[in-house]
Amino acid sequence: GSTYLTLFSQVADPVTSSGNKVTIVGVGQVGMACAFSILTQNVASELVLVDVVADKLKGEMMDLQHGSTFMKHARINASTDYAVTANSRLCIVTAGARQKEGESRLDLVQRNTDIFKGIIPKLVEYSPNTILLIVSNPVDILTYVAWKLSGLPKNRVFGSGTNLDSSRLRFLMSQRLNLSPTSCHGWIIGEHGDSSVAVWSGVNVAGVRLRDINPALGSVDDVEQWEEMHMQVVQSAYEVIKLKGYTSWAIGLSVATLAQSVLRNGFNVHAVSTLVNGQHDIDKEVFLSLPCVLGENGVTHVVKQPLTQEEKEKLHKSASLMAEVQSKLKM
Ligand code: 6V0
Repeated sequence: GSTYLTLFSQVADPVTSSGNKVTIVGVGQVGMACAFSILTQNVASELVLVDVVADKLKGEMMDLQHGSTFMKHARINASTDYAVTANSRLCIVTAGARQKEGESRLDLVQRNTDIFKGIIPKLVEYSPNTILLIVSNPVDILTYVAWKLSGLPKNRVFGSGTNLDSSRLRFLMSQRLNLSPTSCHGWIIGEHGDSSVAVWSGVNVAGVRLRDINPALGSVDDVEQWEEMHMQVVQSAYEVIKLKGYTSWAIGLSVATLAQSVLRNGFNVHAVSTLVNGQHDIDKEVFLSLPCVLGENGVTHVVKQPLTQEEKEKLHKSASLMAEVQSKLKM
């Protein structure tokens, strides 16, 4: 007989799906950084990659597969055909054009909306109960587009949003205070982009609000100029793109953390892009980042952060900007 039949005596049929399957659409710099973080942190036991460029897709798949003996539970597959994505618990979308030097995120909007029309309905067709995590830019608008195209309930569609911006702020804070970034607490909410809002009123170390020490923190009267740090956060992507052409590692790590909260039903709080209609008196159907509880059912709660009048006004301005861009979209 064949080696295969001689080696085994079969007891039962194996289960073919792990129930912990993640699809990543787009195997560019960002998609592969997400894939690598998810695999090396054992977030998913089954990973599927999809792209339109078949050779690159196969090359990336093979390259990861060849490392699978150095990872735990990594089943890696790829195809240009969406059938391979069937029954994914989480689909991460990183496909599309990225900013060129000097281009804003909003400049990409119609190009990437058109790309989404070919992606989102197919993902939902093969995984009707999936959760969609949108990463492509402009992420807040494209999360809205994905929500509309998918027909999924709002809790099952969210964007990577300002989880990354908040991490950038915490890193800069950590440098100024000479602490670990995980001990520096601060949130950036609103648009992942030029109009994001730093919630200075809540920035703290061990529950000690820095505003109680420096009441002007983050304002124009602040002699320590903390708002500079927020400006640096806003400029970060532009700076990294200028230096290396794209951003990848930080967004990959950020997305792996979000994926973990979903797949492990973590109830962790992250700043992600969610439908904000009704939050902080926003009356527009737009997606912006707020601190959200993430689990197996996606976004289950939004944390009601007490915002100052100024912070609220800035958030409303972002919402108006998003609504204006959305009104011009050809869906
Ligand atoms: P990239 O390296 O050019 O990769 C894009 C990939 O998408 C390529 O492999 C394309 O072949 C693929 N693609 C294009 N059209 C389709 C399609 N219809 N179906 C499937 N795949 C397709 O870009 P990069 O990976 O650097 O960036 C991807 C997106 O992520 C861009 O929109 C970025 O602006 C965005 N980012 C979002 C961030 C965030 O914080 N949300 C951070 C960084 C980048």
